[in-house]
Amino acid sequence: MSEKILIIGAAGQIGSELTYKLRSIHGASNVIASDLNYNNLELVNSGTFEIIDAMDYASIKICCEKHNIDTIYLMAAILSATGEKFPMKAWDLNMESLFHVLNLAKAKAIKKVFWPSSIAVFGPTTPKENTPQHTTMEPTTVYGITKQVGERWCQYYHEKYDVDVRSLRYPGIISWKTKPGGGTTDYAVEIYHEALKHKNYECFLSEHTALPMMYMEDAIDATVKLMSADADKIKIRSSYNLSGISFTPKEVAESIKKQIPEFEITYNPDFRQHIANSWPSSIDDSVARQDWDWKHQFDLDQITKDMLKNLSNK
Ligand code: AKB
Repeated sequence: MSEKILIIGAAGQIGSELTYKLRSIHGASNVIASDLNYNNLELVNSGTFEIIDAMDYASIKICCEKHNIDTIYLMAAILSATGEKFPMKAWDLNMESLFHVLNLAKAKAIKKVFWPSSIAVFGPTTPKENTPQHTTMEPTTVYGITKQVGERWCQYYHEKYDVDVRSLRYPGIISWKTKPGGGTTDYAVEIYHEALKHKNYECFLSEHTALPMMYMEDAIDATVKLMSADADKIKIRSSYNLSGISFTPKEVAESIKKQIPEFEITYNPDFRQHIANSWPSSIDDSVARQDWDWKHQFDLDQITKDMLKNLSNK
């Protein structure tokens, strides 16, 4: 029997591409997409879609019973920049939705959970370069606090209640299909849209702000690998460090200039600079590489070529 999957927050940047990938692996009828509304029409029309508010336990439970769900991917979250504007909303959504899903797994109503964490779990006291898997974590954003606390709960539910929960600390994710919303790393997607539309971009981070980043293909590949690995290979039940590349706004602008020579970037840092300053500039993901054979593929110039090609054809 095929695995039956529910994706909560499927209309978002990562959720949408994860839905398409999981449908290609498990079959469209085995992957139920859900979100708050029908706004992402391409996604809604590509298979079964349910309206689910991630904060509503009853609607998640009813959907699991209706479709005999084994596995939930909980992709709904308020990200770092929006979280600073609406701290209590971010806390409520990010924590309540996680408890709903963990409690369904604890009650054995579902078998497996994927929950994304983030580099936002780290803070200004964390070693900035090659941040190790186990290190000081004193996040200074609400989003980072929810992710760090969430990681603790994931490990707790695994140890106390034998819940098969798996997680990755995603870096900034670059993609062309669905735009990100409310993050500090969003500039690395906006810049490609603006390069094609206006040949210039005003960046909200300063030119030398290096952050860990990754192309969507790599992020999806890592997620699928983690979720299909044998349970005894998953030694970390909080969340795995995950690394692709690291770059600054200046470096991505130079990469774009190789394709669009007239492209210009200017810098006007806002409150998101403060968030970026508190995060690592590169991540050591050797534990993920060792435990379940993870390896990224895309470097910055490959990302730039693929982004510009796909956005021009959109
Ligand atoms: C954000 O910028 O908030 C997210 C993240 C790094 O988790 N993209």
